[in-house]
Amino acid sequence: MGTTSLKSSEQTGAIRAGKPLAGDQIELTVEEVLSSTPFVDIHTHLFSPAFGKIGLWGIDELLTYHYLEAEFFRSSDTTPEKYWALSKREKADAIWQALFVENSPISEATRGIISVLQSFDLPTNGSALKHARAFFAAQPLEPHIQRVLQVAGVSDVVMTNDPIDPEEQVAWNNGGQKHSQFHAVLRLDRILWGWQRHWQELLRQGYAVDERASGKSVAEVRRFLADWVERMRPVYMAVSLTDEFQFPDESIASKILGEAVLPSCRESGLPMSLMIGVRRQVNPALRLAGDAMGRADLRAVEHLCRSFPDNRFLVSMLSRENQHELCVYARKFSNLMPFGCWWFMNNPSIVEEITRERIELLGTSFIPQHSDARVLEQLIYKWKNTRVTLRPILTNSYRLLRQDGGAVTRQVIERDVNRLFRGNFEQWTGLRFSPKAASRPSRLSRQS
Ligand code: FIX
Ligand code: ZN
Repeated sequence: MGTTSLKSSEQTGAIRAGKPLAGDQIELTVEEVLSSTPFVDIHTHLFSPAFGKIGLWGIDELLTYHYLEAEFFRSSDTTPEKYWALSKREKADAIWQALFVENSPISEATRGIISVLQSFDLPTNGSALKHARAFFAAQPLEPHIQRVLQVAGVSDVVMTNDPIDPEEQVAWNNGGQKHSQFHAVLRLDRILWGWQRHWQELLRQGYAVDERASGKSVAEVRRFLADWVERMRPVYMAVSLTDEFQFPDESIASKILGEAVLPSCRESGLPMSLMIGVRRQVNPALRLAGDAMGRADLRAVEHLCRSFPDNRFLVSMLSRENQHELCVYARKFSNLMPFGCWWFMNNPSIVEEITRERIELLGTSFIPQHSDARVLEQLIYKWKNTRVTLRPILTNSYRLLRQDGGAVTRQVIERDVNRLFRGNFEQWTGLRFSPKAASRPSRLSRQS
């Protein structure tokens, strides 16, 4: 995992001794520690093999990622209608031609594809698609998953699981999933803000709810959540919310969140993840690529943290303008954990800005990143970019600490990187994720 170029044996010896590092030894050590620490990826749209074909991997899925589709429609005169009528392979061919042959793949998402091909020693020039298809077609899934996790430097992947998704229900109703490195999350978008369209699915599953979420509905939603917690063993509950999200207000979403979801989280010891700021389907013709973002009113988060002090909140904001406020609120509420540079924030220049600000305001008490990977191999470039972006930021922080007279040792850096990419999430979930592949996470005893 990760190689370094600055190594000399004396330097390595000195560094390992735990002696305070000299200024020019800090960057080498930061690079080594970042590349040797396996990360926990706390939010993805990946699925373990038990979910069959909804788990996406391989070159055609990589090329038809909605980030690339959005860029394709800017560099091609193919209309969305024409594009959606194509087969998966034809879509991938069209995107490869427009973004990798007729134009330079210098955007974050297109560069990512080149990085993945390179990581498998595959050609990256015009004829790469043919070779890539042959390569991925020859990969048995589980060994391929292990290789991708190893190259990406990730020990555990947290999925996004929708209890009312018919394709997922097939797996959950047939024993669920037992993969030790894939962890479930109870995603509640369609129950919280999609109630009007989806309440009947809860009725169909045997819960006495009604359209206005009145009467027994709240108690029945709690029973629904308790049953799915039992079935999924999720590591947290989650919802994405628009830039117009308010709490409290008169909406059914507010009612179910405050009266059913947050009490269920407390009861099952689970954090609640709020991903706030999406403007859904501003251009429906682009389907998944049709969502945008907006600045949200963070007073909703203020009210939630203050009104529910026994709930732990994982919060990620989609708008750049909300990032500083989120840091400040995290200084006010110890039940608030900022995480990730979500979606349109996940670009090196913005990750750098957000991460510097978070270190200055929160030290190491935040979770810097998640991948949001929808296709397995995306883990490789998204985490490579994160390590490359974090290295100079952490190096600079330690150099400043050393200049101010603080002792910086390898152990200090190992402790901090572990906290940022494992420890904070473990503390929030009460779980210890084993860096080794084989074992399921163990429950942390409260004081450890
Ligand atoms: O709501 C979410 O979890 C978002 O991450 C997704 O809906 C989005 O489509 C995405 O893939 C962002 O990276
Ligand atoms: Zn996501």
